[in-house]
Amino acid sequence: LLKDPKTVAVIGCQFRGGQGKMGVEQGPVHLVNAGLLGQIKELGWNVRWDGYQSYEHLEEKITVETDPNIGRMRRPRLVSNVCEEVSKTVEQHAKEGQFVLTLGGDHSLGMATIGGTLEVYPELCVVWVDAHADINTPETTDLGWLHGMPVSFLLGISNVPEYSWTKGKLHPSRIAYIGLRDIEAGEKATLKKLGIKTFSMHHVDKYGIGGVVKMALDAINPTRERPIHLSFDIDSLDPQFAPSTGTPVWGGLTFREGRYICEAVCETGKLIAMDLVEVNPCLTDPASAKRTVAAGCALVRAALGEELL
Ligand code: 4U7
Ligand code: MN
Ligand code: MN
Ligand code: MN
Repeated sequence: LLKDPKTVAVIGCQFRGGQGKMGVEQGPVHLVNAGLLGQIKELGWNVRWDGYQSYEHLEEKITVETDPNIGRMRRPRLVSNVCEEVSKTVEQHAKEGQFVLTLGGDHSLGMATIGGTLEVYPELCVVWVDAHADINTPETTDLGWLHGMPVSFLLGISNVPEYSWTKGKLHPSRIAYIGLRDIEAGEKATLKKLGIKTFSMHHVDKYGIGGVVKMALDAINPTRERPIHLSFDIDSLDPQFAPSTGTPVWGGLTFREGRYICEAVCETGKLIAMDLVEVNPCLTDPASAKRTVAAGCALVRAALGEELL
């Protein structure tokens, strides 16, 4: 499936502009300093480290005067500009046949990463692992932060001229969520209207994580022929396993359940890209940050084929 099946391109996206808290831009630095790239190499991959992509120069200049809200969207041009650039980078690596691993950064990047892989793999399906559905539109968003909206741009249900590059090519039947537990009313209505496959924590309790992953893949990838993009928000894990994140929600996935998702998606042999986002090592004490980063590294290793036995 991958033309260059032994190479992972790793993009360290130090972007925080899609949400309001300092520190999520440090996620990639902490993951890399924890040894992630070496761990990936030990699994037999060539690592093409793309370096830290910093957007401070863009962010510094942004004020409500230079980047006024569009509807309720905050810093809309900044997020659009950064995501368009990231999208091209992801597309380029995917075109070269590499596995694309994007380390965030906030989850607004999801519109960039999946936007990029969709250009190369039109048959793509998406497994979105998150406490949240990130499907708000400029009309339904309450807080206005773009990290709660990327899916709406991928689906083309948010129509904002400044975001015309997003194209909206993802069909609603090609995305499944796992881990949901904090969805706003407007988002619920959208999910229902579009008939999107959603597996909340209720379903994880009811069917077990093995059953949920199977049902999710059966829905979006019935013959397992489609390429898969895994977008993993660390806040899908319960805060006891991943406390250092901007919008923690109790009652989440255990570390094992999160890792199982990565293992099972990897086992399909169709995984072509992964995002690991919303690791914010600056929000807690160092030990909690370390635990969160270690969990993130283990999730990536599982997605890249690390076996327990
Ligand atoms: B994340 C939220 F209001 N729905 O839109 C919103 F609850 O990428 C949360 O999943 C968004 O971490 C969370 O702001 C975004 C909120
Ligand atoms: Mn590159
Ligand atoms: Mn998210
Ligand atoms: Mn989330």
